[in-house]
Amino acid sequence: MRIDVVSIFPEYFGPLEMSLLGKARGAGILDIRTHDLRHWTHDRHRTVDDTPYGGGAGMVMKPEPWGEALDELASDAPEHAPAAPVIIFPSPAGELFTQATARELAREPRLIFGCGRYEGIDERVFAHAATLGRVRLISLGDYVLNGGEVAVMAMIEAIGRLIPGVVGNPASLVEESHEDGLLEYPSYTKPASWRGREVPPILLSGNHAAIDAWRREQRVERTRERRPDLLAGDR
Ligand code: 6GU
Repeated sequence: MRIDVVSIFPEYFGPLEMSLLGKARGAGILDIRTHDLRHWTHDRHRTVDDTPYGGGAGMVMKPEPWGEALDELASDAPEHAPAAPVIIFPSPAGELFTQATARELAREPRLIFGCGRYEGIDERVFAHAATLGRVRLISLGDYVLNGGEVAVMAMIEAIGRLIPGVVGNPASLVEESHEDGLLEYPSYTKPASWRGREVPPILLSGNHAAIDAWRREQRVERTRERRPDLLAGDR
């Protein structure tokens, strides 16, 4: 998968060189390229923002650098992925990012992320982007971050680990929170007794059918307690 990220803080994405995603990049499974939006400015101050029409607090990202950046990156289609890219703008005003979103996007050969800052990006950029690819505005949740960078880091990690070959043991992907709409069951390791706290005896029983049933109950119970919205099918 090829992923391009445009940001005024490309250094934010340094940690993508670590851990499983870093290894996947080294192995050629993931081709992640970060770009400084200011590369597509032409004035001495490399200006990317301006005051909002209609007034109001804060600054808005100018359309011109975004237009040039997206034109260039969208036209740079890799041979293995000639189709139009999915162009994602992280935004607290977007659709909610879920495990289902991650699964969908993990099947795409090519993603472009555009990280906004300030009060957002000039709205016309989204319409222009829609002429270059399939545009999605995506939010991590109902709270506000200062910019899209941290959100894009989270999305790339959630998407990247679903790409075949990134996570060593694919079985570890299926028994997780959110993969089937329930939270994960509790895990324990040695010692069996620790500071007076015991591992649930059923896990030491060797009865795998009973263990499976117990884990299932735990998942439902936890989900009811912590995330009743998931059981109600609200999301
Ligand atoms: Cl994707 N961006 C920003 N700036 N804030 C957010 C968000 C995204 N998701 C939740 N809050």
